[in-house]
Amino acid sequence: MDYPGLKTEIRDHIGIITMSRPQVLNALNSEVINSLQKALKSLPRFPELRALIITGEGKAFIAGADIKELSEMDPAQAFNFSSKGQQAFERFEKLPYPVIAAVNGYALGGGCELALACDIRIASKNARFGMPETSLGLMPGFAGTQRLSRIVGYGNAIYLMTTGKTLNAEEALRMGLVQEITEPEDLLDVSLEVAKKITSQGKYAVRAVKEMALRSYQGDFKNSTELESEVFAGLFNRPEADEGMKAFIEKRKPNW
Ligand code: CO8
Repeated sequence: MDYPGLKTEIRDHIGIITMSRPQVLNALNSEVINSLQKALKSLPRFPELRALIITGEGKAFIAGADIKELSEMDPAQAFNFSSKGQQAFERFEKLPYPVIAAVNGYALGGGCELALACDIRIASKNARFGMPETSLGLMPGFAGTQRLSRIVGYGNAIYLMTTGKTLNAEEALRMGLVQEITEPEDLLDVSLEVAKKITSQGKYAVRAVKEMALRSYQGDFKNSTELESEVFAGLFNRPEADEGMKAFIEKRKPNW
């Protein structure tokens, strides 16, 4: 079934969600976040599913939140958008089976955050990862401030979030951000192979492992993500964020 901005299909026991707004490198706007919510809410109707893959159409996985839409938000709308995104992404973690991000190109900002909300990340050789929000006068707002350091450690996380550095696939592998790298044309097949391996294991054993591993990983996740939305929204009270987003839209460097 298709939703605005994304397509879904089921192959055997494996669901595939493909982000599909290639004209803006699959940037996440409110409509796409709603679509993701709807698609994820529909999954219990398919009890045969044992793994899920999420990927992007075209040259990007997801190049972040939609900066044009963000640039028109006030702090209350930014808070709302951040919370909605957090809730949608959290649904991936709540699924009773593993979710694989098949990262085919840019996974920046909110796109990297979505990949972080998946259980496993497989990258094509041309994937690029980064958290460039501070270059816009913003910060990650879809729980990336919490997930990144849990996955790559505090030093790597603060380095990526404060410099906005973009990593290639090899660098992401070395940092532990991705688990495997493939040739671009093999990405979906390799991801399906990993998913099939998972579906060949004991269903309840996989479910139990995911539940317990998440418990150790999450800690006081809930309180921290609520605070993240507030701090994110607070940045919308500053001229810095206005200038940062305007500069991106006008294709120039910010003047701050
Ligand atoms: N939002 C909106 N439009 C975008 C985005 C985006 N994030 N990324 C790309 N686009 C658009 C471009 O504006 C362009 O549109 P047009 O053809 O109309 O000019 C089209 O996609 C193609 O992009 P480029 O021409 O820029 O393609 P390049 O190959 O030259 O560059 C890049 C690719 C490097 C990925 C470049 O597009 C880029 O830097 N994009 C922005 C990356 C970024 O900063 N992402 C972070 C966004 S902020 C964020 O994600 C916050 C998350 C927390 C949200 C919390 C909610 C409150």
